[in-house]
Amino acid sequence: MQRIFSGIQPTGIPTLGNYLGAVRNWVKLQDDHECIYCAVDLHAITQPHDPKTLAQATREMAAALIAAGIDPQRSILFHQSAVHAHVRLAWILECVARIGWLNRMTQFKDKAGKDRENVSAGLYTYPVLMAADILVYHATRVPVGDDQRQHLELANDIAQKFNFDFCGGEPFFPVIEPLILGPAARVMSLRDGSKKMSKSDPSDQSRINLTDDPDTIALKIRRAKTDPEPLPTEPAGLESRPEARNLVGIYAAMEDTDYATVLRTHGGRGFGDFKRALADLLIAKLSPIAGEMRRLLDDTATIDAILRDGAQRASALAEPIVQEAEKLVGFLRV
Ligand code: AQP
Repeated sequence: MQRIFSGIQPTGIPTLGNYLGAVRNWVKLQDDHECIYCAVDLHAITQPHDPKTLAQATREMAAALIAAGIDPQRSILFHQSAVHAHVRLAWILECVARIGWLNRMTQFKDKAGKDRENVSAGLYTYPVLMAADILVYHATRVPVGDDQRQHLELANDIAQKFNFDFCGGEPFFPVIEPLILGPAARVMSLRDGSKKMSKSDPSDQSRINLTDDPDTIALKIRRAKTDPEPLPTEPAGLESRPEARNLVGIYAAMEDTDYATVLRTHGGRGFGDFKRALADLLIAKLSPIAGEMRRLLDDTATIDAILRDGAQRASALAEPIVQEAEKLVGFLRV
């Protein structure tokens, strides 16, 4: 069985983007992979955060993942700060990664915006910690949304350089394969089809949160930006119509089908009917997850016990690998 690793930042309630781009695939992969899933709270502090709410946000993320179908018996579910091997390996890899490689990361440019001199150094080295998260388990497959593709290419570059510098080219770290799955690997904002849907977007109207109630989902979809043309009958007609493409992609992903099938049913009609059908579909699929999440959050002791157990199981896998990496770079062992 191949080993999977993936993580999600506890920076808010997961969105429909997180769900379709990542979490839903994590659930399916449990059937035929050894899976390690992580609430990456170390990543969450790379941008300004409220220390009073981070712990609860981490619990909420764990509850959301379990409610969406992650089974903590079959998979390892834990929070990153509880397994110190991640930061030990991250430091070694920071000394392997080249500044020029990090300068090319588009997510840093997007998140730092115009104020690049004033963001944290952690935001800049974020992709190196992400490489360590994966490599510290020798995971070979990483299910992520399309926005993470460049970070995984960087992780492979870092792994290859480590292997070359310290192992004579032997593959101590394996090659990582990104798993970018489905028609909604990049879900866009409901207000702007050129921006990805994000937990931390200042506008709540830009996203569907997994905890949104049916009325809120219906309202957000009704208000979602569209254009005045009816839906096309063929996928080619979605070219240069980013908002229409986004809504059709969400529909296709939720129905486990493709753009062409959705357009065979809904093409040629206005957005009014289609938006109603999409809202009904989202409400039917997401409401049970929101209900289960609320139920789990009534018992935080159980969530904490699940995370503690996950951290122990994760440490048992990571510790020998980080120790070997420390030996390979030559640290004194006494
Ligand atoms: N809009 C999206 N469409 C598809 N996949 C997405 N992912 C995030 N947004 C979309 C995928 O969700 C996983 C977890 O992401 P993350 O929380 O670690 O970081 P992120 O990519 O920065 O997600 P957000 O929601 O935009 O968080 P904030 O607002 O805190 O920065 C990843 O696999 C990601 O690809």
